[in-house]
Amino acid sequence: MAVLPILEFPDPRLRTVAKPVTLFDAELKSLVADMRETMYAAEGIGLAASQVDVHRRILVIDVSETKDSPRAFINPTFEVIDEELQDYDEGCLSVPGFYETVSRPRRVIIRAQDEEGVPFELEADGLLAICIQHEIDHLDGKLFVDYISKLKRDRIRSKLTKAHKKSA
Ligand code: QAP
Ligand code: CO
Repeated sequence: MAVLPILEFPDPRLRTVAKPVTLFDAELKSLVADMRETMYAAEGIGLAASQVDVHRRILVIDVSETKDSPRAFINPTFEVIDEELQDYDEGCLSVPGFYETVSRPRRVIIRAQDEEGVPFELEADGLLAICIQHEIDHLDGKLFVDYISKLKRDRIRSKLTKAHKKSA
């Protein structure tokens, strides 16, 4: 297992649209294990493969308090079942140190496959509903900063770019 490097905004690779997983093999399981380890090491609640520069439709999420309930979602989609929006101060491992309020539909049905390729369905609200929408955005090349004002986004871009230059 390995902790993988996480791409940070405004890295253009985060804009890549991920392709579906078709092969449920040992390599997929090993990537999912590395993504779980990376998410826990970074103290995140969700991580998309796009964030570790693998452009396949794979997510790991653990919204549990005790950090002992990791779930893998392969080829995930969601259907909105309650149009009512909920606001949440979102962060992202690819936008470290910044949090902004985003509104998203509060209830969704998630459809995905597990690591073995077995399809499952899950109704979600609260943090899991927010997290799955945030992570599926990553697979489509979108980031939470796309929902805030250009002024705020440009400020974040400038601060992170300066931080990247210092640590390079
Ligand atoms: C996405 O985000 C998310 O800035 C997952 O310094 C966020 O795990 C889903 C993190 C909010 C639902 C609600 C961010 C860790 C983790 C940081 C994360 C940081 C350290 C973000
Ligand atoms: Co994110």
